[in-house]
Amino acid sequence: MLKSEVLKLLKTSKDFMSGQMICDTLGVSRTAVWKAIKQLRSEGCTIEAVSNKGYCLKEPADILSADEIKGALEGSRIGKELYYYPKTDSTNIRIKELADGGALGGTLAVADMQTFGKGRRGRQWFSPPGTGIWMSVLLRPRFEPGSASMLTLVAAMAVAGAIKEVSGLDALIKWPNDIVVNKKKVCGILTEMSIESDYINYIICGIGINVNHDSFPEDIKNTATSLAIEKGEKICRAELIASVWKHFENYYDRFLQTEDMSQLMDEYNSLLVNKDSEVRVLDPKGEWSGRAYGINAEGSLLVEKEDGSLAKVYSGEVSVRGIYGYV
Ligand code: BT5
Repeated sequence: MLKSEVLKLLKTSKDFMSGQMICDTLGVSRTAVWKAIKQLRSEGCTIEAVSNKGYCLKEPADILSADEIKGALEGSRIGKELYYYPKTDSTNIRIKELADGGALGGTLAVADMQTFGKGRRGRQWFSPPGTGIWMSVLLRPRFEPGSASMLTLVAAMAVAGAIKEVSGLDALIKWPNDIVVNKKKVCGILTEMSIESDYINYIICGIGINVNHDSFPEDIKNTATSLAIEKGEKICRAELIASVWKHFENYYDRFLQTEDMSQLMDEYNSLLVNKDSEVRVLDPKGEWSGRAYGINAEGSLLVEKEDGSLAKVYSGEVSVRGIYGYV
């Protein structure tokens, strides 16, 4: 169809393209081009027309709204209770408050912007407006507290799957809580838990994804990236949110069958960016280096030490870096 040909041309040109150029490239008349532009506009495309310059396609602003997220999540168990915040301190804090007030498992909080986005160990998470996905889910599982840290791994698999589905980018996991594209971080996960004597009261799984950012602050610009930077085009956030939870439900159900990673570890290990490579284990009790093999059924990373012994690295406080940089 002519209109999709015209749209394709305008998408690739990124700047103004003269009417004549479009006619010549597609071998059609000016009137036909004008009709196609009119049609595209009536379907919601914003096409600017400037005399002597031609036509230019404006990127649609990716505005998140509760309605759009609800629509995308239709049929999903997670997000039946949805709280959307144009601006909040941290979606993990919002879910904690909702959980303490008795909210049901599956409750989802999504923000367009966080003023106090949290990383692990008191670190900050950069969460500007209009660009990212900042969201947290409330879970009320019945398994042992010791299994909770594995949820970070389950969520990481879900995010990697969703990024692949929606953007086509090859997303890999840097154990335990980072998702990387082209060796840079596009997502971080923060799992927090409330324990009552020896059982889990609730778990909060917070996910931050850099989607449509075009730049990052000085301190993280060498290690952080966004899907839009890597893909060269913007991604619809609502669609990605829905895809994350669709993948999560699937992996989480399989995790619950055994309450460990035994059914998921082969797939997890195939996504591991550090598999079979030299890593530096940043243990708060002391750093050391070795070769990463992959996770075991308990979700620990198996790392061969320089003396040949195999160490199990537990998640939570520990990070792993590449020997020469972030990955
Ligand atoms: C994480 O911590 O990666 C967990 C991030 C979790 C964020 C989500 S957003 C929704 C929910 N609500 C919250 O308040 N948090 C969760 P960690 O492994 O500690 O990494 C933090 C480090 O990543 C920082 O110290 C920076 O170096 C870097 N960083 C900060 N913001 C970033 C960003 N947007 N993209 C990439 N790297 C970032």
